[in-house]
Amino acid sequence: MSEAIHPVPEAWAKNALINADRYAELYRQSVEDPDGFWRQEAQRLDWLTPFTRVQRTSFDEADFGIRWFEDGALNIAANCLDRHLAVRGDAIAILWESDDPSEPERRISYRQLHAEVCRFANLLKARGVGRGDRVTLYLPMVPEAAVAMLACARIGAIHSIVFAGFSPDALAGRILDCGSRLVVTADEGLRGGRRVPLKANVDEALTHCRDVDSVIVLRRTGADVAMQAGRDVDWHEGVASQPAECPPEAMNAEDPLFILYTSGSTGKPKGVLHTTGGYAVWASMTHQYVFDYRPGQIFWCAADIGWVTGHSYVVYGPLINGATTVMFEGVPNWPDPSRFWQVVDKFGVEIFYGAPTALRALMREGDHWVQKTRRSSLRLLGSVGEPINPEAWEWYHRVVGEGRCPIVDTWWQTETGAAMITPLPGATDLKPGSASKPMFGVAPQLVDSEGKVLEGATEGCLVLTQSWPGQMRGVWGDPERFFQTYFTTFPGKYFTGDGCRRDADGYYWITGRIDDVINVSGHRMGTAEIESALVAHEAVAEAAVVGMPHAIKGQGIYAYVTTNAEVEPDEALRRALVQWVRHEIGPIATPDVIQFAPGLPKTRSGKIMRRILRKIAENETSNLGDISTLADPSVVATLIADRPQLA
Ligand code: 6R9
Repeated sequence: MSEAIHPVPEAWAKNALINADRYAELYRQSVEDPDGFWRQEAQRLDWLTPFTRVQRTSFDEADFGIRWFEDGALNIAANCLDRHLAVRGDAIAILWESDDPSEPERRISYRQLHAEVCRFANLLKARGVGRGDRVTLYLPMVPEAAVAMLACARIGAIHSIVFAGFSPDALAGRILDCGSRLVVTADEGLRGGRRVPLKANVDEALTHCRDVDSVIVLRRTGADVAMQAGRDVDWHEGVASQPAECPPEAMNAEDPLFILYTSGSTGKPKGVLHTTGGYAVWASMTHQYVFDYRPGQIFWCAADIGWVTGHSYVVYGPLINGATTVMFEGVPNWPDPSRFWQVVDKFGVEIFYGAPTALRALMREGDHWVQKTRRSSLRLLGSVGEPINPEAWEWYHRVVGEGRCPIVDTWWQTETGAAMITPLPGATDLKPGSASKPMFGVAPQLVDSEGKVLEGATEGCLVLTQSWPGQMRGVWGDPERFFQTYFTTFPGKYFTGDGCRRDADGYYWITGRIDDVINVSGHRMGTAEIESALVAHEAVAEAAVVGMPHAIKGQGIYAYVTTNAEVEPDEALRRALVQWVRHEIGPIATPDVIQFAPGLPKTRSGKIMRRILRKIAENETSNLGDISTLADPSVVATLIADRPQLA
């Protein structure tokens, strides 16, 4: 890994909300006196009934439980909307950019958003939805998606968002699992110039879901879609007769807020459950400190609301903080690879938060796509979703941010609600590829496979020893699975599933999922480390590394490599890459196989599906499992056809 250090720029150290001294002081307080710390932080919300008890949490089997602010009551939608009306009612809450660059943007003020949410909440009530009921949202990235989320929260219903790229089968499974009776969708979605038949997908899914009695359909493209009398309601017709006032329900802090299914990389997807009070504090606090957010700034998180990043940093965190949040319907490379930066210029975006996979794809297209835009408004950049390799980090920093913008590489999970290990731009010297230091209240520990605590500079399994307010509270419909999955591997600790290195400066470097660790001749190697070495080569755009059975070493290293557009992969390059990795990491990391791959199998959120790559590497291609949730399932056949014949 690169050991370059980018110190906190002077102006940031001077002006940021949190500088290095303040970070040290607050962090110490947050782990030594968590109740005092969180009692104070929770004041950022408007409580209907103030809490008296901060937390009652235990990761031990005997008294297992996670409860925060448990005797307090609040409404998160009121915290996102109502309380802003007096001070910033006419400020822009949502700034929306269409997939189609010729379609005008939409600017929705806090006052307008409040009225829309109330109307839609009243429509939900009119269809029989109330406290505790589940509502499935299957929507494109349009402001109405945020309206629907906030309307559920306003009346105490639990939303379950299913990413609008999932198949009808995947949608049906998620509707059935949580028992939704109402689904909100659109006629069609629009992504990269292509239409996605959302309503038709819902119709197909509902042939398996007999309990759904209402479907609310937003007109997005105006396509002619089938409407089933009695069941299907046109969004705008439905809300037209509804009043623009709807009193927010007083929710207990521990009442469920949403369910979000994690992508099924192992087994059946889990319905991760988050509750109200702790999540609201956590999303709001991290949004403010990690992004050094000040009211009035234009904030853009480029994630889809179908993922947790979209929940916490497109909708809840920014709106609780009264931000202007950008919502983008499209994709980074359509109509051309400068779209992201065009949108940055159009809206004057100051903070941009995106995924390494998108950055690597754009980097591969060449710097001129970035350089033709100004980006003078940008002051801070963020990264999330997977380890960012130092190459991509440096490119993001040098080309996109022109060396001026700190990068916050935020490590977290659907399960953790919001950012957990991350630099703070005014406090943390940056090391490209390291998520750096724990957020307030986060107590990371590295343990070996037997659970022995490892001290100092070391590498091991990343666990968390203390609860934090935004922690998931359960697996929907399967309470046992929550405890089993996260708290039994290392009793008394939350196991993240990630491997991690800690350096001599106490910086954390996520090395990838533990199930992606390769054990070569007894040496544990993070796949991310080898991938990072490969992508550091000038010919390589992207790489994915998995283990393969090896008679002598136990496991060998199988690398899938996508070259840059102008490079023709050949035998000479293959040999050069093997030498390169040996040089970058050491002979132990010598790839046994390098397969050139025109594309890698990715989920729609951009995560590489290693399960599939592992099977191809093992030559076990008869049973690849469900590949319908891939962004492009056709890459799998190509990979199988191109697999080198091994001795
Ligand atoms: C927010 C989100 C969680 C898994 C997590 C880890 C990987 C996320 C990362 C990162 C290294 C980062 N991950 N952010 N790895 N550096 N900055 O992505 O949630 O979809 O649940 O994924 O993603 O492996 O365990 P989710």
